[in-house]
Amino acid sequence: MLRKIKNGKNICIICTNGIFKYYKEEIMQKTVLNVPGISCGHCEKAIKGAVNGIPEVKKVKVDIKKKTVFLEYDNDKISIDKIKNAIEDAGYEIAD
Ligand SMILES: [Cu+2]
Repeated sequence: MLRKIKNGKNICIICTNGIFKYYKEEIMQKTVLNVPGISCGHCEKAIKGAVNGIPEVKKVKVDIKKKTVFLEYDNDKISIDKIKNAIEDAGYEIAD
């Protein structure tokens, strides 16, 4: 089964797991949210805890200095609003 990936290459996503993994990475949406309330390691833990409960989120990184949350998620299966809601439910406002 051939699928086009970002750089225009056609690859088979069934016959090799390695390439399949690469393909999955290509389609993950990457987003950075500004969360001004982040101030310490507890905030990092709280946000990671809230977001890690969402299976469609593949990666979450919290930068305490920049007060940002980096997310990698499957935007075919979940909208960013749901992830934002989880962070807000943990007590953090998101600035845009
Ligand atoms: Cu804190």
